[in-house]
Amino acid sequence: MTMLVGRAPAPLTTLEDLAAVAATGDVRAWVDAVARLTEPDAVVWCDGSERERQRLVAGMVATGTLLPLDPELRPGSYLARSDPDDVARVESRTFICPSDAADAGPTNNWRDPAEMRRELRAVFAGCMRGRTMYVVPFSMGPVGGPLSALGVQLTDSPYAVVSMGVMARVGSDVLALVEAGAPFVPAVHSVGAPLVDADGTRRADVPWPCNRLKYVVHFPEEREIWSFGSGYGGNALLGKKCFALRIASVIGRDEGWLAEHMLLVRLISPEGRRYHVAAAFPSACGKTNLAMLSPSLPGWRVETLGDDIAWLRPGADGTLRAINPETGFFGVAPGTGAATNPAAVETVARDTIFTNVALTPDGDVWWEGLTPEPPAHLTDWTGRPWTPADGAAGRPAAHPNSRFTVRADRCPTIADDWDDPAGVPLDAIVFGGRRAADVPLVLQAEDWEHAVFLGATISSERTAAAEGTLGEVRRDPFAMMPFCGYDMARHWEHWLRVGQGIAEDRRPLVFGVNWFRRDADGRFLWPGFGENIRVLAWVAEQVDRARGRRDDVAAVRSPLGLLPAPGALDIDGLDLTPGDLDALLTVDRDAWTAEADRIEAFFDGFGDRVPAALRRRLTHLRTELGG
Ligand code: GTP
Ligand code: SPV
Ligand code: MN
Repeated sequence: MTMLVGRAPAPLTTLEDLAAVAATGDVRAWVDAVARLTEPDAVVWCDGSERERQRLVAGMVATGTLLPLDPELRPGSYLARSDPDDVARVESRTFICPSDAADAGPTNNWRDPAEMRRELRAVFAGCMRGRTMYVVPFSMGPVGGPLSALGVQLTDSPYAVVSMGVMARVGSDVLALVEAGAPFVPAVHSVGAPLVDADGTRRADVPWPCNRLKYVVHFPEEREIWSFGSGYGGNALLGKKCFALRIASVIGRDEGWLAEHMLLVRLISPEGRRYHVAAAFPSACGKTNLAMLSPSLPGWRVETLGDDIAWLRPGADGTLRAINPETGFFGVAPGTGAATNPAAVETVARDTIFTNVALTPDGDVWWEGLTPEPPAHLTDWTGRPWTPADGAAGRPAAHPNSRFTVRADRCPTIADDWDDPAGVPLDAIVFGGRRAADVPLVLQAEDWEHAVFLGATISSERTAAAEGTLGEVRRDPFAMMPFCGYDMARHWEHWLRVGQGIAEDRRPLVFGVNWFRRDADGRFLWPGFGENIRVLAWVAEQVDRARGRRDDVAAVRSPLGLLPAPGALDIDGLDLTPGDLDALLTVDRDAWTAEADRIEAFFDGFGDRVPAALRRRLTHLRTELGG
């Protein structure tokens, strides 16, 4: 760590000037210019070392940002309680600012870049007064890897620095590459809570500084990120959603690859055959759980490669290769328990930062679903006393979007080669959402155009991962609605192009799944979690059939695509009535005719940019439905 303190006042630059400095690749000049704008007390260049991490953690314990948990029960672990108004991504304040609004597309918030830069300059001016600005050089993907990319985050949040150190490769080796001229994405973050007013009055800090006014802004043409006012997750850890999805999706569009909101796993069959699967589900719809699945079927194994983001690139060997650009998990806590996700429970046994979960009287953490019964007394995520009566009254002890931050290599199911810079060749891609009705448990796309149609029409009930009304069904194409840095219809076109560039015998098969069907009483029809292996086993068999390793038939046609043939899904030992299974795999023609209308209305929102292949597929669906 090096420090520079006491800089001479200099005239404020415009954000255009700052972008120009960043574009020269002179990282020191850019850091200086941002410091002149934001006026921190000190600038610290982070080296990613363990000593540095410990120093930052000690500082946050002193300010009350981190509460140490009992070292016997949860070694090396801490609880952070956020401001109650800073608990999730803020999609309404997330902006994509290319010069032409059409390039952001109808589903992103667009603002004129010059106007946005003026606005940002005003809020960032002096916003780090009284604080330290950290310089965090990071690599998404193994440092120097062929599929990797670099960024530098400037932030006044030590919580963001330590979290970035878990989620990405931070260190002097990255800075050395940047200083040697490697391109990097400049990313500026401030919690927006200066400790010194313009008139010099100093105020005391709070455990979770933030600002009611928030901005999460992307300039895709300059590949630049500015985030203000929030310290939470995707708003503040800029390597994650801002870079590895929004900016990377734009880079991928231009360079012929894909940045996707996907988990990545290796399935190993009882015969020892390996299958690599990527799956896109919207936020809080089961990626982490599928990534760490403990198979209920004997002989099957799942190795974890990634749980949230995958970069997919056609490889020299003709396959579509995938890497997980991250190094950690920022996972949803509620619902994570020994019965649902034992691997995650083991992963967070130590060296974990928990945010917005509940605290037990003996200094451990708890959240809904960790154990079947809640403890008799807790401190809830807001710091108030809590008893099960509060839970019964609808006040959960942990915030629904409470999370754990932990290194990927702490996961007992992590693959030995999870950080191989060359990635893995994909055999299957799975799209899914959270739908109580109509969408079957599993189906297979008939061809690549159908595959892209499945991705483009994912719909899901809203979860707590972002602000908004819970439960409302919305379209979430490719699970990328909040994360695509350009026009979503162009993203579909890009998917068509990338897939068509891969020979059919190497192209991943594509499936749709829905673990979340409910019966009339609101109970889940499908047991989910470790039992999802039954669906993945069918996926793996279908891969074998497509690659000529089997010649039996285990699928039947339906208006929506291929469904498992009767008996093809191993449901031995499951507590499923024939009626349940029927409900999970039957296509309700009336419901789907209405769904087709909704898809058409959704497509219409993109005007003539919807690829003809997707319009054709919709017409095909209507024909199959017999209307
Ligand atoms: P992000 O990190 O927000 O991108 O979410 P994610 O897609 O990784 O979601 P995650 O796996 O954390 O799951 C979110 C919630 O869904 C948790 O409360 C899980 O317990 C629940 N869930 C996951 N898989 C299943 C399943 O198969 N069945 C049911 N019923 N619930 C599930
Ligand atoms: C999501 O919301 O999809 C997440 C959490 O994975 S965040 O990093 O906050 O985006
Ligand atoms: Mn996510």
